[in-house]
Amino acid sequence: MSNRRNFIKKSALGTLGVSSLLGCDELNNANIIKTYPRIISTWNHGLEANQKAWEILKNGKGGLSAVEQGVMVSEADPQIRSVGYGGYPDRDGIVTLDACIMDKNSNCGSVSFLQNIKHPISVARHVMEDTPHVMLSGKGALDFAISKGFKQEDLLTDDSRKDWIKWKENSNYKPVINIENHDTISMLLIDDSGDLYGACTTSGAAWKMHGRVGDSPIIGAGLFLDNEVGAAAATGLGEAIIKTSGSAMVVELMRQGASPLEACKTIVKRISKLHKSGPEWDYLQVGFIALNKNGEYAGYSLRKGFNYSLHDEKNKNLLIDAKHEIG
Ligand code: SD4
Repeated sequence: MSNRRNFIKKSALGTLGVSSLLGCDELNNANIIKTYPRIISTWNHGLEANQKAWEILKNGKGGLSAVEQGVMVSEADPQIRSVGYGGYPDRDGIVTLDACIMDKNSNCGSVSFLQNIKHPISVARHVMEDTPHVMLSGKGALDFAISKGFKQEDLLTDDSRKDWIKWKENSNYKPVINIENHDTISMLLIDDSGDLYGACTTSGAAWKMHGRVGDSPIIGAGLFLDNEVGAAAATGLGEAIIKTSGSAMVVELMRQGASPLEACKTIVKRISKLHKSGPEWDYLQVGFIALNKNGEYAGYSLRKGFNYSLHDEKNKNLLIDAKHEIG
């Protein structure tokens, strides 16, 4: 029955034609077929994460497991210096992790300031499924993870320790745009039925103050979705994203009829206006990705250099340079 419904839905989309479903900017890329299932993720490490998520989805494990296991690829990779194992530590040399996950029914779970657990996204899922809460933080999150069978491990790799020691020579908190500080993985997925899922996980801003929590575990800031409308997620300077409730606002703009690109652009402009005269302006970077209920998608950032990864039936492992506000 549900297969038949999907077939009808897809056939209907087919007869509507691509143009009626897409924002103008996306239409310019004639190679991209707009449909679902579809997965988008921030940055180029999203390629591998998307690949994994796609496999899980195709194996019938569901969208929630797909986004969870997708971003776990990045969490486990020591070369990715801003997510999970191998992530840059805070200024005290301690790796602290933030993550959240959300499903089509607006169920969500989150952990913040979590230490010594390689896969915070899975702990966030347990918070969502096994507790009456949305967010657990710090020691409480760690105790909960241990109670669920997670093993404690040292997440600070030799490479990250060396970089931290080098950073301490000057202790200058001025993140290098697109390199040092902006590689959170946020993943958005629309499945065969048009249902939405999202996940976001990070070690946060490098050299942050001990105890600092960014946007990534905050539902509405680092990630948000409404299954009737669409989904959005963020990367970049968390403080700026939190101040605008960035991802929730992108979704609300889509609810009012904005395309994913228009919605991301509006919020980036808002952030730009708020921070233009602040001391953080010269290192500020924020980027959003958005995916709406039709499978239309976009990415947009304040500065050049943000890219995102797309995976669907036609486009396996496509890396897209996001449009941006300023050079
Ligand atoms: C944070 N938004 O903690 C995160 C950092 C980030 O890629 O995006 N890194 O502020």
